[in-house]
Order: sequence, then C-alpha cells, then structure tokens
Amino acid sequence: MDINSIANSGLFKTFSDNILVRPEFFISLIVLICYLFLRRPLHETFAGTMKCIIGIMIWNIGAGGLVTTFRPILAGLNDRFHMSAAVIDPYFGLAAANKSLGSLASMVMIALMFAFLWNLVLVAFGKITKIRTLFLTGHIMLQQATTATFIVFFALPAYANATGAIIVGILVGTYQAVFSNLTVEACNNLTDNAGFAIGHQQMGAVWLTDKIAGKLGNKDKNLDNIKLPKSLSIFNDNVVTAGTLMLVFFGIIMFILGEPYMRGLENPIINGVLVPSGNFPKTLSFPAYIINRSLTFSVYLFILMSGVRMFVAELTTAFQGISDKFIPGLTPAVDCAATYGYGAKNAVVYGFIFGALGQFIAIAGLLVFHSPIMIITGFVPVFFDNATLAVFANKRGGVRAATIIPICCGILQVLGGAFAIWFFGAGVQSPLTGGWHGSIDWDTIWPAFGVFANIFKIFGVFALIVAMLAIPQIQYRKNKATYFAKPEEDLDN
Ligand code: ASC
Repeated sequence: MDINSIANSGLFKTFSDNILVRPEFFISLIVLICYLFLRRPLHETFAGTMKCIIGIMIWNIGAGGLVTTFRPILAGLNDRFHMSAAVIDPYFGLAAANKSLGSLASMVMIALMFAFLWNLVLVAFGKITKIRTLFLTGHIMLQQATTATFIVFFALPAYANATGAIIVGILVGTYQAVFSNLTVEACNNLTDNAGFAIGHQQMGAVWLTDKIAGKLGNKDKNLDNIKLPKSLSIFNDNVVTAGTLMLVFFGIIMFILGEPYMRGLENPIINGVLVPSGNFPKTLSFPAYIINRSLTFSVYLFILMSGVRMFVAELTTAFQGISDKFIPGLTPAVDCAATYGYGAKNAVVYGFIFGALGQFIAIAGLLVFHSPIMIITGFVPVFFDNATLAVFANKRGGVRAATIIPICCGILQVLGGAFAIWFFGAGVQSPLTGGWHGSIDWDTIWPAFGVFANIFKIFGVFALIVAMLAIPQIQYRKNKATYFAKPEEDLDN
C-alpha cells in the first residue's frame, strides 16, 4: 500500500476528519491516553477527559463566534469599496491555497500526518533532539500544512507529489516542534510556570517579543498598574474596556459600510433563497444592531477565556504526569488564546487595536504607492496575533512595548502578506489574490523559507530542517540546568 492510498484510505480520512482536526476530540484523546498511562482512577480519567472536551467546545464557541462575527465585517471593506484586495486571514489563505493546489490538495493530509508523527518522534527522543513540546492545535496544523504544501510545491514543482508531501510534513513538523519549543520559557515567564507552550501561528514572534520587550519599555509601567483618573478606572475591567473599544472600532467600520450593506450581509440570498442570520431583522434599527454586534465581542471573549482555562488546566495536569514519569520536560503546545487569562487582561484588546492601527498604516502605504497587490485586514491575524504579542510585551516591557510591538507586527503582517502574494502568486490573476494565511510567522518566517527553497531547491529545504533542529540544541546549551526541569523547580532557581 503506498502512502497516497493510506492518506486517501477510509480509516485515515475518518481519523483526520473526526479527530485530528477537531481539537475537542484530538486534545481530549491525548489527555485520555495520558491519564490511562498514568493509571489514574477511571472515574477521574472520565471526568478529566469530559472537562477537556467541554472546555474546548466552550473555547470554540468563543473563538468561532469572534471569527464568524467580525471577519465578514472587516472583509466587507473589500466589497464595499471594490478593492479586489487579498484578505490576510488563515481561512481565506486556506481557500486560496487549496484552489491553487487543485487536485494536489489531497497531498495536504499526507503532510499533516507526517508533521504530527515527526513532532511525536522529536519529543519522544527529546533527550537527543532537546524538543519538549508537542503541537496539539489540530485546526492550526491543518492550515499550516496547507500553506506549507503550497509553498514547497511552488518552489519545487518536481516534488509536487506524495514524496514531496512527506518532505513538507517533516518541514512543517520541524517548525511546529522547534518554534513551540522556543516559546516554553516565554510562557513560563508569563504564566508563572503554568506548564504550557504556544502551538499556534505567532510562535517566532512570541519568542522575539519575550526577548526584546524588556528593552522597549519598562515592565513596571504596565497595563495593570497604569494610574487612571477615578472616572476612567472603570476601564480596569476588561469586559468594560473590550465592550467600549469595540463599540468605537466596529461601530465606525459598520457605519462606514452602511446599513444597506450590513442588512445584505446578515440577510444573504443564497441560490435565490433568503437566509437571514437573525441578527438584523427588519424590525431592528441600525444603531441597535451596531451596539448589539460590537458588544458581542466582549461576550465571545469572555466565553473563550473561560473555556480555555478549563481545558488547559486538564491538559497541563495530564502532561505534567507524563513529564514526571516518562518524558522529562514534556509540555503541551496549545492555542495562543490560552495566554489571555494571564498577565493584564486588557492587553488583549489593547494589542488588537494597535495591531489594527499598524495594519491600516501599511494598507494606506500600499494605496499611496499604488501597490499592484492590495491587502485587507483579516480578523484572525490582526486580533489573535496582536493580542498574544501584547500580553507578552506588556509583561516584559509594559505599555510601551505593548504598543510598539503590535504596531510593528500589524505593519509586517500587511507587507509580508503582500510580498508572499506577489512572490508565490505568480501574477495578479493568481488564485492567491483571494487571500493569504496572514498570521505573523506566515508573513515573515515562511515567505523567507519559500524564497530560500525557491533558490536552493531540495537542498534548501533540508538545510532549513537541519538549521531549525539546531535551535533547541543552542537553547539547551544556554540553560542546561533547568531546561528539562519541572516548572516548580524552575521557580526555585
Ligand atoms: C487562528 C485560527 C483560529 C483562531 C483560533 C484562536 O489562527 O485559524 O480559528 O486563530 O485558533 O483561538
């Protein structure tokens, strides 16, 4: 049986569609396996797995709600002003990359499978590889495998086949293992050793933020101890801050889009049939609609943070057990939203606003300089990347770092995304004009990988893998004493 038929086999497809890319089952299955290995009493194993599934489903309602509510509003600017811009957002990027891959899109599943297996191997041999993290965010693994397949097949057309897909799997699996491993120290700093790392789309940027934020600002002047006049102290509460800021931010955008556009968006006609979302019935006025939609941001953020708290607690307990008994230092690498409950809670919306500012500045630059590639803000990168970076930046470098870093990230997201579309798009008519992955590592590290692979071909890809694998070795040499230590031991040092 060749690899292609395994990837297309019913069993593998059922596994990947139902478990691998569904975090509520994939992560919970891993928690279940950990508890069984640890011989936890069955009732505790059952309860822990259940809490993990439900926690992830709660998080999913929050994250999914944010994405489905606010992505069309930002992307709406594109339609409304006939900009034919590419949306920098993983979901648009996924669609564009799949369209471009055409019949080769099935190769992504091979890459996805190998990426995860390779990460497992790297962590199982952690003593040698110095990898401590297992990347567990299934939906992100799928998005990254897709974009990486697209990039490698673009650079190495001769490898646009199952062998090439295995190589992509090793490349993207190495990135996921090495870069999530790079965030361990940053996460431990932020969370006082809660015991998780980041397995998401901005791991390189988190590492860099943790390194430079302290130099950009003062950690004592942070968002938690900022002195606000009495009347403004209501903004120390993140529900109030998020609600108010989003009312202004999305209020202005929805106002610009206008009532007829928003009514059309909420009440689309699909195949000749009116399919109302229920959010904007005829009886509701535009101002009432705007207030309701903008404040849903706070609602979903609140839901997201409580779900994350629940499942991360279970996951870290399970991994801690395995780490104590079998694989020292083993750390789960999870969604970036896991960090939002730590540090200053206001940092999340703060990063979003300044990231958006950075993106708008860069988009204005593209317009002024008549760039052939136009970009429109995608919700996922502008919110999730910048919120995460601000949480880390604020902890290490206070308000100043939490302002500067998201602005720079926003600018880079747009310029890097535009570069990627130009470079990999091979023309303004390419399918990529619909969108690009858009998260910060995929606007910086991965386009650079693509350029490198395009020049040095297959040797370039292997060189990238080897170079990445050297990173944890360097990390280990710098910090031998506590590298594999339990988080609490870390504290004592
Ligand atoms: C992403 C993506 C999402 C969000 C989510 C954040 O990159 O595709 O759906 O971030 O994972 O919690």
